[in-house]
Amino acid sequence: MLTFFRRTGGGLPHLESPLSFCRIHWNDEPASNPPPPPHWTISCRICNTKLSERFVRFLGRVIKYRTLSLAAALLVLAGAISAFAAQNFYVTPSGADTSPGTAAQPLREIRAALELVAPGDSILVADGTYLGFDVDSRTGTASAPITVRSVGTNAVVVKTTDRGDNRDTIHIIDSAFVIIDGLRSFDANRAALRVEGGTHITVRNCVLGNNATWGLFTDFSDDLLIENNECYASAAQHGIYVSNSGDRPTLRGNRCHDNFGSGIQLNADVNIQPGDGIITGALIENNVLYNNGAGGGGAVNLDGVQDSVIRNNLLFNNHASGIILFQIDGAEGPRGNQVYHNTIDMAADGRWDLNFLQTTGANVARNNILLTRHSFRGGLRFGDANDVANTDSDYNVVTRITPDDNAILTLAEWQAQGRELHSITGTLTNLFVDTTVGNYHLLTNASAVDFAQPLPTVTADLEGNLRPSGGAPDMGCYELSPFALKISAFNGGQPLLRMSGGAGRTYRLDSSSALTNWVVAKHLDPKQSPLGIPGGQSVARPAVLSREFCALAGPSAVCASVWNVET
Ligand SMILES: [Ca+2]
Ligand SMILES: [Ca+2]
Repeated sequence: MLTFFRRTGGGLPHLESPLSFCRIHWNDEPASNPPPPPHWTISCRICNTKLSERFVRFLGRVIKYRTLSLAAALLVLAGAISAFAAQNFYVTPSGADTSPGTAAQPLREIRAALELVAPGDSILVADGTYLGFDVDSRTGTASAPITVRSVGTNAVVVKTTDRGDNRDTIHIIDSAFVIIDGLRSFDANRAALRVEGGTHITVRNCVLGNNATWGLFTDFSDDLLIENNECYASAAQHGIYVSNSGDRPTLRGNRCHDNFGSGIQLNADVNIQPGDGIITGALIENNVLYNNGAGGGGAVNLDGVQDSVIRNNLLFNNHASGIILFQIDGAEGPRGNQVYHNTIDMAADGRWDLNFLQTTGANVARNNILLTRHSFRGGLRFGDANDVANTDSDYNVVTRITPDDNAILTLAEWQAQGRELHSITGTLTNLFVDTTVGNYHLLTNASAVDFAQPLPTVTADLEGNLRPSGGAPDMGCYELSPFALKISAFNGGQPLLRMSGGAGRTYRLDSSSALTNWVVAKHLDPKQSPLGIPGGQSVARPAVLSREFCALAGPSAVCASVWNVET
């Protein structure tokens, strides 16, 4: 049940995308003494399920709210019918592989449940530890996929010694329409999760860390959906590695950090057959990539990639290249790619932000923020005059350019040659709220605000805020937006409260007395120590909105209020 309470003053909040399992209604909050300033309170109770996506957005002083549309209601109904036909199989550490896999008589291992599933079925995995497994030649359909899903926050899959190939802990082979959701896996011999061949495999909400070579590795697999995973500390290579000639991968909302090589690597390879040696139609968006590249590569490293979109990604403190499109193993160099609205802040020992090398046709770059802490490298790098001629780049924040991987020009010198005529320079401190905590939201008065070229295909920012907000879109991955409080999922299904936008005003975020284990996490960098705030207490935001507060709550209830949204 989802309950919203309203105090006097202000208007009704705007509700967006409520999930089907939540009921929503308005009520008056019980009186308190002393009464606080006019504000809203959101209260949410989640029963029998975990949050799977952002389900409510709360904006100050918007006068009306939307209810579920008829189309959305029909979708919910269709989902309910589909769920009725499908079967769930349960696995828990206390189960037995001789059991039928019902809730009352669960199985022990995921691999045992996989012997029983049909298209449309789900394997629901309780917290605990499970042996690595193969999904071999299993085929669901678009409307009836085979799902392996964690129902808690800590279902861990461990590497094995008893399979024919123990290199990769989870191995999906020649399968289709399989979903792996919310599993965690660490310390793999090679990859925590490998997708080999097949089509339409989804990997989402997984945490894959400290693996020997890669967190997630795919080869010869088409139509991948890789979203909202955390892939970190791969010892030898990359966080996510999409290899060979597979086409149309979507990589969205992943967090890849502290990998020795690339954060995200797409590497088409003409020398390893079958395949055309080109990755076509990739969509790489809304990823956050940091602290990668001590061993080289790129935060987004793209070899033989064509007709793809790279947008709304945030890259900071990477030590090799930022976004780099090139050809070494691919059959052809890059062409037909769109690099839009990325924010890049390279480390002092990093290479260049955005790189076009060995191009074979037109590529477009727009609305990127390309900054670096390096003493002489810069934002935009071309391999030679052919790459310059092939690249349509403008409306970026960039200070230095190399047209031939040798000479280094200032933006003014480059513009004197008729290039980047709408681009501007900028600095970390005059653009971003607080880079010391990984907060790359734009300052209210940043020159990048409302200074981007409108792009019809980019209608939202990294966080899903609509573009444009204000008079025009903003450069970089974040659109400066009105104040918003959102409730969304976090890794493992814990609710996440996120305040964003509304820079320059004072807000206060309170939790309810019922809320325990309330913590406020600094934005983006999980290595930052969270600030502990007990339930029922509050934290005052500074006069200038300096950071985003992410409140992780217990799994059963979360309550927060916002003070002085409007003054
Ligand atoms: Ca291909
Ligand atoms: Ca704007």
